[in-house]
Amino acid sequence: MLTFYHSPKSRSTSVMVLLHELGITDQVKIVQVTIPRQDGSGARDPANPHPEGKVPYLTDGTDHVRERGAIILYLTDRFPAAGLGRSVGHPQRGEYLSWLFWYQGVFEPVAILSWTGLTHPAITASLRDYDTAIQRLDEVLSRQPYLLGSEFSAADLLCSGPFAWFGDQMPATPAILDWVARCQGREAVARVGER
Ligand SMILES: N[C@@H](CCC(=O)N[C@@H](CS)C(=O)NCC(=O)O)C(=O)O
Repeated sequence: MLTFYHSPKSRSTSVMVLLHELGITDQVKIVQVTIPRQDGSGARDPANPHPEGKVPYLTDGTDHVRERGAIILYLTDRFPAAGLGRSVGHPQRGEYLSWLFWYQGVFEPVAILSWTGLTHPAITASLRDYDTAIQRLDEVLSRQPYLLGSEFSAADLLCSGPFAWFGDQMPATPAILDWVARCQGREAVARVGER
């Protein structure tokens, strides 16, 4: 059975929302664990098998998945009926994978670096910068409501997350803010109710 290790009000909340979006909360064992928080509260939970005690973490029998993008891909491949992913052979499979990997490999690192004020020519050469990342989102969301077109997908869920959590600390364009509001207005977000 799938087991999902979750800590409320953390990065694992987006995976919890996905479980609701996919309608599979009854097919996944949800284990709530503690994590060390940046305000000094909390602590690593021995019940969490993630090698660094982080969330989200997903196990599937003897297999395991870490990193949100990978967990989201794993779940949308495994439960394709909800139409939130793009299966192998789908004409948008590449676009879907690109947004998930761009989020993990570029957007979140760039957003953290921008927030901390850290810059270095090697960072800019490989990741570009926050404004460039915002341009990538804005050029798509100015012409369509969601990253893959007219329908919400799990790529929207992942990529809109930081804007929802950090609000004004994540400067964005009107098209991006409208998209974040659309993503936040979904029933699954209200059901999880952690934001
Ligand atoms: N890159 C990972 C980051 C996971 C992560 O850092 N999660 C935080 C919660 S928001 C955590 O578990 N922190 C506890 C710790 O660092 O020990 C992902 O996107 O899944």
